[in-house]
Amino acid sequence: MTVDALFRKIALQQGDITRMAADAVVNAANSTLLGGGGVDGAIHRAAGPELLAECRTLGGCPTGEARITRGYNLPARYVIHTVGPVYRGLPADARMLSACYRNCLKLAAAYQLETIAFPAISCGVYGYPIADAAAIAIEAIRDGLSLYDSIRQITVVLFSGTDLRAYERALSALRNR
Ligand code: AR6
Repeated sequence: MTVDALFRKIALQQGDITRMAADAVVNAANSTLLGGGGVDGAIHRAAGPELLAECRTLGGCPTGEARITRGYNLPARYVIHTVGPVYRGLPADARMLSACYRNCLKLAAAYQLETIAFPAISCGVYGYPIADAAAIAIEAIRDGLSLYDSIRQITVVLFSGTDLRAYERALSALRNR
C-alpha cells in the first residue's frame, strides 16, 4: 500500500464517540474496567448496564493492554477497552500509550473489524499532554494500518477543537516526514 493510501484511512473529527456507528469504538478505561468518568462514563451510559455486566466477567485489564466486549445500545458493534498510562513524564508513558493503540488494532484485526473509532486516550483525567499524545497515536495508527490490511478506516474522535487541531498538526507532521 502507498503512504497516501495509508493516510487516507485515517480520519479526524470533532464530536462524541458514543455516537459513532463504527465496528468498534475504543474506550479509555481504567484497569478495573468497571467504569469511571470522561469517555468511559459516557460509553457506559450510552451502552447501558449490560456493558458493565460483561466487563465484570473480564477481571480487569493492565495498562497498555486491550479487551473487547459487545457494544449493546451503542451504534458501534463492539467496544475495545484499553487502559492508558497516567502521565508522569517518563519514557514508559509513551511506550504504554503506543501499546494501547497497537493492542486495540491487533484485537480489531483478530475480530476482522473494518472501522474503528478512537478517543484521545490518556488526554483527560490521566493528564497526557495532547500534542505528545497525538504524535504517538498517529504513528501507532499508521503502523497498525500497514500491518492489518483488513482495517479500512480509523477515525479519531476529539471532544474539543483544540484537541482536533493538535491531531491535525500531528497528522501532517508525520505525513510530511
Ligand atoms: N467522546 C469523545 N471524546 C471524549 C468524550 C466523548 N464522549 N468524553 C470525553 N472525551 P478521559 P483518560 C475526551 O478522562 O485521560 C475515566 O474515569 C476527553 O476530552 O475520558 O484516559 C476512566 O475510568 C479527553 O480528551 O480518559 C479512567 O479512570 C479524552 O476523551 C480515566 O478516566 C480522554 O479523557 C482515564 O483517563
